[in-house]
Parts: sequence; C-alpha cells; structure tokens
Amino acid sequence: MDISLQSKKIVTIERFILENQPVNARGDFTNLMYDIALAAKVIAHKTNRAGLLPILGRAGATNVQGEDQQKLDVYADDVLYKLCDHTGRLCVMASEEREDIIPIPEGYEKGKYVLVYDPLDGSSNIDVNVSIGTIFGIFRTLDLDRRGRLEDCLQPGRDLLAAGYVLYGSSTMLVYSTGKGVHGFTLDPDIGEFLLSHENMRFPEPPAYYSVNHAYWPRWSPQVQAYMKWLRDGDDSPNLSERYIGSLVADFHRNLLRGGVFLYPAELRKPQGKLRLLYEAAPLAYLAEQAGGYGSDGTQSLLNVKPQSLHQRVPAYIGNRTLVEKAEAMLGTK
Ligand code: P6P
Repeated sequence: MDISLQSKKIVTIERFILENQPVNARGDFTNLMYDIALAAKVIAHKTNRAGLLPILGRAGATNVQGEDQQKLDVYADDVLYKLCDHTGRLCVMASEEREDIIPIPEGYEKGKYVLVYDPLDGSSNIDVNVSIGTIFGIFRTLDLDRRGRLEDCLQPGRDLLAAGYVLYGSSTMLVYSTGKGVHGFTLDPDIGEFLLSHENMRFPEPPAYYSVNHAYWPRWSPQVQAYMKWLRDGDDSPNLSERYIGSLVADFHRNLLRGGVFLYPAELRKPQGKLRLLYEAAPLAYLAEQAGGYGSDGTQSLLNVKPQSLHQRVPAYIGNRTLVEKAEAMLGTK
C-alpha cells in the first residue's frame, strides 16, 4: 500500500513550510527551503545510482549521458550552487567543497539570506554503499545594503534561522527546523515529493546509543577517556549500545530517532577535533537543541562558538542533553 493510502493526511514539505511560515513572510525564506528540497531530490537521484556510475562511465571520463563523471560531493556542491545562485534569495554561500565564500554572481539580485552547507558529508562511504548526507544552515545577512561577505557566514549557531540535513539512505529524508521543533520528511520516489513522516522529532528517553570511534582511545586526554569509560560501564550511566557508522548524518539521525549521543572529541594532536563548526557541528547542535538535546564542544554550547574561519574544526558532543552535560562535567568545566 502506498504512503498516501496509509496516511490520515498527506502533507508535502511545500504545504508544511507554507503553513508554518510567519504570517507576514514574503516567501523568500519559504522558497529557499523549496530550493534546498529540490536540490535534495536531484542529489538523491544521483547517489541512489552511485554504484552504477563506474559502470555507466565505462566509456572513460564521461558517463552514458555524456556528462563529465564528477565525484559525487563535487556534483552535490554544484547542484546546490546552481539551484541557489540566481534566485535572489541569498547574499552569499559557503560550502565545505570550496575554500572561500561563494558570492552571488554579478547581474543576479542579492537576497537577505546566507546558506552554509556540506553538500555530501561522508562521501567516502559512497563506495561501500553506506548512507551519506547533506547538512545546511541558513543565516540572515548582517547588512542588507551590500553584497554578502565573509562576516555574513561567520555567525554563531545561536543566530541560525534554520538548519537541517538530508539523509540519503534506505529512503531519502529531509529533516529541518526553523526554531519551531524538528520535522522529518520522507521522499516518495514515485511522486517525487517529500512527505511529512516525522513531525516534532524529539530525542527519546532513555537514550539507547553512543557513537564514537573507539580506535582513537590512545589519542584522547585522560578526561575524555574517563568519560568514554563512564559511558560504557559507569555505575550511573544508562545501558547504552555503541553504534558508529562513520557517517555523521546517519549516526546523528539514528541517535535522534532512538536516543543517543554523537561524539568526536578533541585529540592530543588534534585539539580542534575533526568536525567543521559552521556547516556540520553548529547546524546539528541547533537541531539537537530543537529536539530537546544539546550540542557542546566539551566546554560550552556549540551554538555560542563564533567561527573565526569558514572551515574551522571543533570537538563535538551532540545529542542527549544529560549525556552531553555529563561530558562537560567530566571534562572539568562544571
Ligand atoms: P572517522 C566522514 O568523513 C566524517 O566527516 C563524518 O561523516 C563522520 O562522522 C566522521 O568523518 C568519521 O570520522 O575519523 O571516525 O573516520
């Protein structure tokens, strides 16, 4: 039975965005969310066939459609850019795939929003058919009277207007928040629409999982090691299982649905950890807070950290609030 027969009401992402936009909204923000949903559909179509690309592209550098065979993360970046650069809704973009900010081309009207994104996080998992994701955040420009600049991108997560991710997995899901809860939409490939499937997502209690790469144990400080030991067998720690996919969006999504925490701590030789603040950790921390959880760098909320550069890395503890606050306490800050 298809989803339409099972659902009491069919809510497309377009309808949901419209019904939840501010009354006086001009529609720019709404249309920007549409643009991101469209990009997700385009990227999903390609990632679902990733395994075929080498076959389809057997003719050499181009595939059977005559397209240059691009790495999928470059392709995803290109799709997001080309769907958003000319719409007049943005003043500037920033992408994990590009060193500098992405200005809106001369000749196109500039808008009042800023889009920061990781077009395809975990792309190394594509070759082994593991779920991957797109992560995005939307800010307001700091100055309406000029074209977007670096400072418009270097805003703390606390100032996000919206954040979300797309998970390209057994199904394609778009999960986002505009500050009024977290809502999930599943792509119905038969009709090409994202349909509301998870309204008001909240971290369930008690948590079920913690996600960390334990191979890095020797690289962690004694405080981080003590926290990981507590998670695993502390007297007062919840009975958790370890689940680590090695794909941030997939780990975060499972922890959001089942309860849990994602951990990428600082290391003795990598004090900033691995995750990027602007377009990975801060958007996910924003979603976590909207879903009753919390995101920390081990000392403070990730949403309070003002980026000093586009690709700045940050230690990340994101998910169940109690488990994250315990990390802060054990890392010696409370
Ligand atoms: P490690 C993928 O490269 C990624 O950026 C995230 O998606 C993932 O959570 C993390 O790195 C995995 O890193 O060091 O455990 O392989």
